[in-house]
Amino acid sequence: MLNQPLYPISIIGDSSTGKTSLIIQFTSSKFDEKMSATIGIDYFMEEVTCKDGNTYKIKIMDTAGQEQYHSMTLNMLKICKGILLVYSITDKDSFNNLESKWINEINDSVDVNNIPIVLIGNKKDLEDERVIEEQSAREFANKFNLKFLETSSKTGENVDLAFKELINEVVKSKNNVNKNEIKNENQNQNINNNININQTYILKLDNQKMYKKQKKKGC
Ligand SMILES: Nc1nc2c(ncn2[C@@H]2O[C@H](COP(=O)(O)OP(=O)(O)OP(=O)(O)O)[C@@H](O)[C@H]2O)c(=O)[nH]1
Ligand SMILES: [Mg+2]
Repeated sequence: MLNQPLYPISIIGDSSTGKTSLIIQFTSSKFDEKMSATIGIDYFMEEVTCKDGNTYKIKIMDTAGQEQYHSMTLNMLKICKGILLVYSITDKDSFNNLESKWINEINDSVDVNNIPIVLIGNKKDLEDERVIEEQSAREFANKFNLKFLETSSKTGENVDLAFKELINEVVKSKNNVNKNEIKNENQNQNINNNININQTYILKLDNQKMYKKQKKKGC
């Protein structure tokens, strides 16, 4: 479809919380025990059919949790229409950093009250190693008016749901999209070039067929 709008969303949070694994599970229904840390920013394209019956192109910006890429991540948020904010239920620091680091800093880049954000407690399969109770996270989410889900990128539990929750919210607020801002992939590519996108996983998709697409997405 020509001029089909492209909705960029991003996934952020501490390193090793499972951001890339969540995307791979959502886009390809795969899980890699030895996922490498993301360098800079990667992106993934997905077409999703939403509740309104329309199909939307979604560009998922995968950010690196490592500190040296932090300013790149915050800069990139300025072009995004929705955010998945991830901690691991097995990592206390990643939860504590949600407020002290992520929420405060997101607020410097975008208005947290005006952008859909879904909070994700990942690694739900590791119940024996859990250090963050679901109730604490739910209270945190309520405090900041975020949607909240616990997920496992290993088993796939709630992964589709988390992405779809966000994408439906983004599409619902599409009237807020500045129509001159992002009309098609080429225009969006120009924005991406300015922030030095790393296409590691796209190359993996092309060259190694590691994460072969398996299904069409619906919301
Ligand atoms: N058991 C379990 N392991 C997971 C899950 N999600 C990710 N992992 C593992 O956790 C490690 C880190 O996952 P990544 O997806 O690379 O984490 P990331 O948040 O993208 O990390 P950065 O790119 O450094 O920011 C990898 O070894 C994954 O296999 C999960 O839901 N359950
Ligand atoms: Mg990663």
